[in-house]
Amino acid sequence: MKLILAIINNDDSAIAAASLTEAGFFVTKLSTTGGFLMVGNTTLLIGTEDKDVDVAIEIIKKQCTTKKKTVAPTSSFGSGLQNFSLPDEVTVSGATVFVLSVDKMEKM
Ligand code: 2BA
Repeated sequence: MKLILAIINNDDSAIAAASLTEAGFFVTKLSTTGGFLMVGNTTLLIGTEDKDVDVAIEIIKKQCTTKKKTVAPTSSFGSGLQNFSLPDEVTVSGATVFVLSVDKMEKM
């Protein structure tokens, strides 16, 4: 079994979660914040069988698009504190996906 962790921009998260659910995946939606832009994004947790991982990734790929985002002066607190010059704009991927192996899953 695998756990897919998909970090998605908020604009695409609802349709991505709905499409995954419609395809039979079990999905948990977490409100998260990117460490660089310091703006909200969404992390989907999807526990699934190994054979279905690619299907889930294809659905995410279809629903999530690359976007250009303006970098606010308050972005990236760490770099800001060091007076690091930030770009005016960054390209944010449709989704950043991690696939983790799961030793055990139980529902009680
Ligand atoms: P943020 O950390 O807010 O990053 C937003 C975008 O800013 C990134 O898009 C990238 O284009 C740029 N960026 C991020 N860190 C940077 C840095 N140290 N220097 C220069 N530019 C930087 P994506 O790479 O598509 O990432 C979108 C969101 O996915 C990220 O939001 C973060 O929440 C997550 N993410 C991406 N890669 C990750 C990783 N390796 N580990 C954990 N989270 C990750």
